[in-house]
Amino acid sequence: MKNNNKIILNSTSRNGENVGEAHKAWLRYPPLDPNQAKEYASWCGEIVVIASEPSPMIANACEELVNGIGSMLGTTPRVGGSGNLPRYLRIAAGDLAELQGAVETAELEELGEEGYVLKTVREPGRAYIAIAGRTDRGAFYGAFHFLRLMQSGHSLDDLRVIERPAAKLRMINQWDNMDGSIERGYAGRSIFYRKGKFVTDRKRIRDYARMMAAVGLNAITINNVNVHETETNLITPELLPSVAAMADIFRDYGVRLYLSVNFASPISCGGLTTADPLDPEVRRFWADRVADVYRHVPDFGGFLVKADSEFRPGPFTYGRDHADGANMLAEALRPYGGILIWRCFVYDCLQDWRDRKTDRARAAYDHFRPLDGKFADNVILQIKNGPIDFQIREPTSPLFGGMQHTNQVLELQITQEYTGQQKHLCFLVPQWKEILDFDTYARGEGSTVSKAATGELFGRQLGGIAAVSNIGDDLNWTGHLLAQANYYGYGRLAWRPELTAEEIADEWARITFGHDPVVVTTIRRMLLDSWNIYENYTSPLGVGWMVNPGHHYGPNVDGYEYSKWGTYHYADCHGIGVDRTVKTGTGYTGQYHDKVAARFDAIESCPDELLLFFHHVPYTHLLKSGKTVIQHIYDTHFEGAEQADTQVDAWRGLQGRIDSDRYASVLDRLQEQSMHAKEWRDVVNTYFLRKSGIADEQGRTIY
Ligand code: GCW
Repeated sequence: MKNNNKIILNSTSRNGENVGEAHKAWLRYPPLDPNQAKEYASWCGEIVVIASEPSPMIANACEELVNGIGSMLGTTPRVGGSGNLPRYLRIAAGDLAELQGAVETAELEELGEEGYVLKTVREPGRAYIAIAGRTDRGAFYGAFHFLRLMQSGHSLDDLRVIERPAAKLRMINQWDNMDGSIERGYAGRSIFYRKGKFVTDRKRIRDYARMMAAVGLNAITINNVNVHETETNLITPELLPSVAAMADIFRDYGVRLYLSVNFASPISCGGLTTADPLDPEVRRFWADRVADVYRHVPDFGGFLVKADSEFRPGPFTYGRDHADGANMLAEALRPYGGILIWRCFVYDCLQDWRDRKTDRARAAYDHFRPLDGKFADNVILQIKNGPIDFQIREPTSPLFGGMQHTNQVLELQITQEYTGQQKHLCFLVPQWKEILDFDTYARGEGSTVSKAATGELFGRQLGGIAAVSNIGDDLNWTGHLLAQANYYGYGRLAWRPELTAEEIADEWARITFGHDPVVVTTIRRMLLDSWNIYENYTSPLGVGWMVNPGHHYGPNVDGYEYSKWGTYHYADCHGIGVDRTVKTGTGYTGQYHDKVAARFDAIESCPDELLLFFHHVPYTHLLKSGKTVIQHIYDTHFEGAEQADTQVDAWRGLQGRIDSDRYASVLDRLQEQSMHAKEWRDVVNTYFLRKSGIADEQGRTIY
């Protein structure tokens, strides 16, 4: 496959400002159609700034408005006038009184710290559009929303938008290592590090901070949760000045910096012989390090910890539990208002495949549920969406709804580790929507994961969403250009979980490719179909895995079947699937609230798409769709591979309608996908034909 980068590099330069359209992502601001531009221009001649004090975020909001408007309309607004034009923009932050003109008191209440109002205000002889927040941050987000409205062709004549984010913490986890690699990164090297050091040219990082801000993200960890040797030192005097420089960049875009830390730091960089959370010297070590961190970064967010997970050190070594570990670190952070985020991705990764009792899916709940209520109030548990590991299809983790007395955030994976590694198109927003809308029944009907994660369901102050980033130093950020939609969609959902996948796909397509209806309709369709297509030709009915071990790309049905990782499908000549029921299986279904447990536990009510996650059934088992399991496997794999071809055809229809660089780079990836989908089809179908001995009803070629 041709390198995506090279295609773009040919026509553009990385050193100058012009690094190609793909690099601008959702901040392209292409020129608008002249009629539309004329209407907008009447509002955009002048920006009046009303803010109690000068702030970098307001300055950045103005800069974004000036650049965005200039680029879309061809005329640059004047900043800092006093509203002498008959129409103008007014960006206002801070003092409540200054907002009263634009906003009613009742509306103000709704804004909170990050919300904003966009409103067309008409007064005798003049009119203005208010972009107003109670804080500079609110106004800043309002400016991006305003630009988004212009980019999507929205009328400005009668605006009345009031928004505030659903989730307080809207976080990105970079899995970047200081050697420049990115764990599960599919878009080049790290934009933060090179050869053990921070990069010196920080423009790229600033661009990234802007992109995050534009979709309302407000927190970032800049190093991998697997904290290796060099990164362990990020909390030491040697590296803290560089950490502070990063925090400076992100701060001006409203993004707070966090670090992933190594639980064994007291040993690795503190000269101690133990990391026991109850040891006074260990506690002193952390208190000292935290004090030092805050000396360098006064608004530092806190730590993220992966402990006792996949060979990372943790409290178990000292006979302590996760609450002991998390609370110790939380205590060190508390004096500064810092937060400790502790991951629940804890399971036995040295399992014996012969052992049918141990069930990896149970592990997180079994470890953490008994500790509910024992965590300090500045601890947040970070829970992966599913009980296993970011598969194409999994049920939602029972910890949502299970942990009622503990702060929590939902962890999603934007990087496509198991979903095509940004070589395949897989728009994950529809999957995330299902997760967010999943009803846990923890407090009766309507107890969605979205409400549990934001804290609303259990009346908790802290909460939100975190996601593993999919960006790297590829010029288009995400390798596959269309994978930008996943990042964008994540940010939009973290802000407003009730947005639909259709709305997000449409919005992203317009912002990224303009308003040609053929382009918008085609890309929207391609995105919305893609999750289903990928699922069709990969692992069926929720059973997961079936990938090559280690790198996780490409089909290998038994790749993880006899391994230590706890990821089995148990296919034999009669049937397939994992019995996780209460009566005859591992009992995992019992971790859900009754109503949900009952639905998954009974074969009759278990949804088809999760059947093999919860049940071991014969190949001849009849699905609700009316097909047998084996015929479903054959049909979906033939269909999925065909659909992958259809995606190529659809894209070809856009030739000449979008610029050739972006056209070519996406086509390249789609072609790779269509070839690879056939490999998936044939490997999976052949495996099951040989195992089951049952022929395809339609007699198609299986090897
Ligand atoms: O999905 C698995 C990945 C690991 C990752 C781990 C985790 C950062 O294969 O690469 O490590 O999850 O989430 O901690």
